[in-house]
Amino acid sequence: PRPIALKDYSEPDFWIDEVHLDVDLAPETAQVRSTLAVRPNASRPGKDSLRLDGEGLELLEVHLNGEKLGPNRYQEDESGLTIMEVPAGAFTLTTVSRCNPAANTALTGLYLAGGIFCTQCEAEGFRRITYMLDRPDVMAVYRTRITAEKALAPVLLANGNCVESGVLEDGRHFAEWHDPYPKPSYLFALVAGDLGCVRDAFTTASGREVDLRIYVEPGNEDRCAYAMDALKRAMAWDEKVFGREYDLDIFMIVAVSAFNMGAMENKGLNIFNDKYILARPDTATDLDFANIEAIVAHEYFHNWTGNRITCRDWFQLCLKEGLTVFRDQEFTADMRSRAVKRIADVRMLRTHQFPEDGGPLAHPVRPDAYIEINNFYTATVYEKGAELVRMIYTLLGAEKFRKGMDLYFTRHDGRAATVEDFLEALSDGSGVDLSQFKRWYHQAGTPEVMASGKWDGAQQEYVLQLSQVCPPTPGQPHKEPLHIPIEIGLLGEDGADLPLSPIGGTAAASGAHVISLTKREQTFRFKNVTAKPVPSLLRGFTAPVKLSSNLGEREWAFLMAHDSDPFNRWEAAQKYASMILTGNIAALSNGKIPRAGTGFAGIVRKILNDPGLEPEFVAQMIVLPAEQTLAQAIGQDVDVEAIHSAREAFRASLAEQLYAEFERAYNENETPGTYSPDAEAAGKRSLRNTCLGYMAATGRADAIALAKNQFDTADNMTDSMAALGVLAHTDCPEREEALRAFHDRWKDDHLVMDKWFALQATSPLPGTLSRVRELMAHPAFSLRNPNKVRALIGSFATANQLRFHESGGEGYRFVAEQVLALDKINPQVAARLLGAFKSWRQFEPVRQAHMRETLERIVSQAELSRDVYEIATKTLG
Ligand code: BAL
Ligand code: ZN
Repeated sequence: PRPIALKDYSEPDFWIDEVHLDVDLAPETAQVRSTLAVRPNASRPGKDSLRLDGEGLELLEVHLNGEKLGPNRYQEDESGLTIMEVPAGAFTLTTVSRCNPAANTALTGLYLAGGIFCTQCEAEGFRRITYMLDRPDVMAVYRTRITAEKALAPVLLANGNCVESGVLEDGRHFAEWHDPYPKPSYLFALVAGDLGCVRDAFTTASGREVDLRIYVEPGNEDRCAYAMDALKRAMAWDEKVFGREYDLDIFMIVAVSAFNMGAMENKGLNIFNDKYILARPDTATDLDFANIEAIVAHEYFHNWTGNRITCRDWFQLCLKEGLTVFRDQEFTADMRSRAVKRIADVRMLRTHQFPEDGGPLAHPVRPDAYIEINNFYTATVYEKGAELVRMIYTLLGAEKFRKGMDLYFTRHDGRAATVEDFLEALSDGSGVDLSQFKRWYHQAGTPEVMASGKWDGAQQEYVLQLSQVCPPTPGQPHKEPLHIPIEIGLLGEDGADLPLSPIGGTAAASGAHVISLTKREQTFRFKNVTAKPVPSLLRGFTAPVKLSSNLGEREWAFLMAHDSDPFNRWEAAQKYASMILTGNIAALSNGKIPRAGTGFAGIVRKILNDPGLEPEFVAQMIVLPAEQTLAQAIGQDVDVEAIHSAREAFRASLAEQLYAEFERAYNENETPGTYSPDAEAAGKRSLRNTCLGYMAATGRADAIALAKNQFDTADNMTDSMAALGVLAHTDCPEREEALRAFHDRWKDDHLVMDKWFALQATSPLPGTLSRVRELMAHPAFSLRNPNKVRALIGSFATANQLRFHESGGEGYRFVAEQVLALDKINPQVAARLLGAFKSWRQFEPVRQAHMRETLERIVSQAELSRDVYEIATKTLG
């Protein structure tokens, strides 16, 4: 397959202003009559043939301006349809074609799963429904008429407002929908099936009454309340914070159980993976509730950042995704704890994006070439993309950022825009120059910032030297210096912040002390510093960089105990723990005795005893860096067994030193009474369950009994899963009994069964791979359902470092087997699973050799999808 390059972008030869679809649905044949209002693009004159995208369609008829065309006037091939000798002016083109929803296992285009007809058109699924200029810069007004047997599909939905519906002969019925806002084809949606509905309403700031509906499989209506509540809060928040109102009379969400993505922002008709809608205290964890809130908001926010202003081409994906992730992060920060949200987002960035950016799949936030666009819905485009918007926000400050955003909305509403358009609007609106900043969008790799601070007692100055380098990434051997905003603070002897008086330079717009590192090396000076301070650098993680400094364990301990910036306080705890752990990992490999970390334990004790700290923050502070994080910190010749053993031993050691404190915090953070998913109650459960995990790490019988008791008596899924997690990851007699009890209670609930699959797949116990294989035969498992694949195989491959990387390579071979099987069913899901191999070069030589061999075997297969081919070949490098 040939890559598609950004530099080759050109406007289409024709525009399509209107699309009328008449869709007649049956499980095995959906007949689509599509009438397109086509006009030539004046800037590309003289084209006499029209090329439309189309895949997997059976073409029945073609009409031009109402006249049926003979087969000599058009040509079909596997990727589309060419109409020859089209008129010089505007014309209408009608095609009649068929597709087969029941046979569509790729879940892109129109498919039938769980009895529901459903579409997924982003990025290029519309061409699997009908012939179209299936590209985001072609924006049309859609009218969609759906006809189906009423008994099969009593509910018929599409984008916009329902303008007509009625009953037909032979038990059939129809509904016609009209969406007045021009949109690209990727935002088209259609749903039909037997669905229950939960309704509510929202009045916008300007008084528009919006009918809100969530459609679910009948029987799930009692699991929609939280999603609906989140939707209303998101609508109000976008009005208040970004001045954005909703623009149709109806907003619908449909939850389906077979979906490739988390959710999809189709205009007025969001379609969700039901995992991110359905929640009841007994079936969903606190994390599920938080994810539902964030994703409902994210998809809603796309209405302005993505739908009203869309992307000119798929290279601009970050324009809508990075910006919308930033918006949903801010929403969550306002709804919950800002500090905790920042920690969670950075954790996520480091776990998923940093390895991507440092490995063979590294690509810029705005990629310049792709083979399969579905492979670019990545942590880099989404999460790093959001970090870039956050840096702009930091550099501009809230007020100027809002001015820039307002200008962006005014200038580009109703159009397909580019990253350049966005940066220009932000810069024009704020008066801040972003020309150097733009490099962040096309330069891949995680920059490394080195900091070295020195106190000059004679001058009473603090001198901070900063330098930056960005390592080479595929296709980008040399990098230019970036504009990196770095918020800093200086702590005095008592741990309090010192007033900062920079010499030269400018204070940041936000009022915080943000300095701009723009050169490869720069020195920053601060005056009136009367005693040697401890610097707190990159507060709030103001830039997605790897920071190294000349701080030692003593300073990290001091910052962990005192930093007023909660993010950096957490960061210091992670650094401190990481220093101890990497030392212990080396000690274990060399037969030396690991450290007990009494100093670290002492600060944890104080934190656990500090009533002024919010429980969720405390929980974050005391969780040790994950095994993958430690692997990244080590960087090469990674030995997963040493990491696992050292981390488990340190956990046990901390638990022995602090058993009484953990027990007390466990008891004090009970949340009696009716379950509430709010952040405060969730924070208490989080801390309590973190303490339970520590206590169980000692292996003491009373701790295991406590976990078992919690499992037996829990009245909510958070506490039940936390206790089951402890038992499932411990080699104890209670393990099988608890897993069985959980299974028997929830075997008919597909979302809860996913948790049961994932828990077993992430167990560090030796039999895990065989258990995963066995579970593939469980009636609730199916390779055709992406959630099942992600829960069982995905969790094993990406969240079980120890067992995926078994030294004999059996974990790799197992996952490769599943990738190849899945590639025939659903290439997008297959390619994503293959991403588990992306950091293969960081492991020790034996594992590297196994992974290389596995990847080579995949590449050698005939008939790979573009999706898997691209990931496999790039991963091998
Ligand atoms: N546009 C794909 C799903 C999402 O990012 O919202
Ligand atoms: Zn999105």
